[in-house]
Amino acid sequence: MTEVTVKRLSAADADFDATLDRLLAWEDSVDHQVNESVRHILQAVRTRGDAALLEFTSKFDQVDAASVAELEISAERLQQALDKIPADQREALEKAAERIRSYHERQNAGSWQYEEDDGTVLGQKVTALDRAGLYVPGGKAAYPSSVLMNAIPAKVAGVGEVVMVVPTPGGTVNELVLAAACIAGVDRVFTLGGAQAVAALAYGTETVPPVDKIVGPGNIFVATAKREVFGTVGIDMIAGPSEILVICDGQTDPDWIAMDLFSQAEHDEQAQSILVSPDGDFLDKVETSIRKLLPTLERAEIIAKSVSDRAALIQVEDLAEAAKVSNRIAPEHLELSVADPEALLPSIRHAGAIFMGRYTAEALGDYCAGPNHVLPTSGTARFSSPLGVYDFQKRSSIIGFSAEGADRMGRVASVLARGEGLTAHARSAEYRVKS
Ligand code: HSO
Ligand code: ZN
Repeated sequence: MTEVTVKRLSAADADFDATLDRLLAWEDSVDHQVNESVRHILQAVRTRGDAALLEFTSKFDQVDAASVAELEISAERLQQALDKIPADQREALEKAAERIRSYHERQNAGSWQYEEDDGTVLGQKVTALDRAGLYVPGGKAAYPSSVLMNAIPAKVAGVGEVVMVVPTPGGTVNELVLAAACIAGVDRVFTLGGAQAVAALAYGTETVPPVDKIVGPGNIFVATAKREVFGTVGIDMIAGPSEILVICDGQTDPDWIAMDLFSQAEHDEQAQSILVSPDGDFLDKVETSIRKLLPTLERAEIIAKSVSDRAALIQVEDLAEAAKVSNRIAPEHLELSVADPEALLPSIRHAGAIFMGRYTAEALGDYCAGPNHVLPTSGTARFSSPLGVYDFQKRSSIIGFSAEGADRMGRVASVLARGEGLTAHARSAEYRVKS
């Protein structure tokens, strides 16, 4: 029998704020040994390219190849993977991809321009990145759904080439991951992983093309490498452990809520699941469901640790207070398991994704609703957003003065430039001013 403890908190307790702070804290441990070894790997790949990649791949993944070209997976091989996975898997991946694509197409903000009375034109031009790199973890955290969630927005954004890297420890390839890459339209795939793969994408080697931005989750080596190469390339967020917060009015089946909490807890031992409700009896019922359902799950050990260490059932006065607690946490996923989620929505300010109503399990959003499942964690929803098309695009300002406009604004620029003591600026503007 798997042991589990379930913390109970009340927002009315005098020390609630401090208790909540302790609950939310998790150590993003800075390991100097990891830092050092990552720096060494980055430097080696940067200076010795393919040769270093082959050495590290042999050392860390036990894959011996004569050339990096041998580590590239061909488009035909991706298609083969798609053709040989079970039909229900293929259909589900294709359905999910279609929905993710159509959702993200709506994010495609176009360029714009406007013209002033004197003919001056101002605007913003949106362009996609030339090339994006997608890191896909190997082993147990290799999620085909994440391949879709990262690659599809890039393609919708118009990225010229999406290059995926995925480690294959011991040479084991995940067919579902390859099939997902095929569906998402990933252009090139290399069976590389770790800091060496990040280095290859950031700096390029004889065989791996350098990209402009690297996205996708990874272990501590990958996360550290991404931090290090930031500046040479763009990176997405560095994700912390997964989180879910459920606000429930007490009227949803407690088994459903317990399983929703588990759905995040099963990701990893550091994942966080929190339930907030004004109904104390309901919290009791969910706790009963937790104990009843836990032993029925394959990942019971991981869930038990995650729940015991990081979960909490929090009693609040009413739904308004629930929203306050939630805003303070700024969870990655927020379920509004209440009769009227629309009525509660205006009071929700910080959350990566908001799941409306009793039927909207987070799991649906993780796979096939359409919105992205790469979301801000660890309270960063206060200032950041889901991964989207906008992460693969950048904007250029457009400025076009007519002669009349240059005359008018040249005078203003000249005054400001002289104020800053920048005479060349002033004279450059003044040349365009009618005398
Ligand atoms: N819940 C994860 C995404 C995921 N779930 C992938 C299942 N597969 C992001 O927080
Ligand atoms: Zn999930």
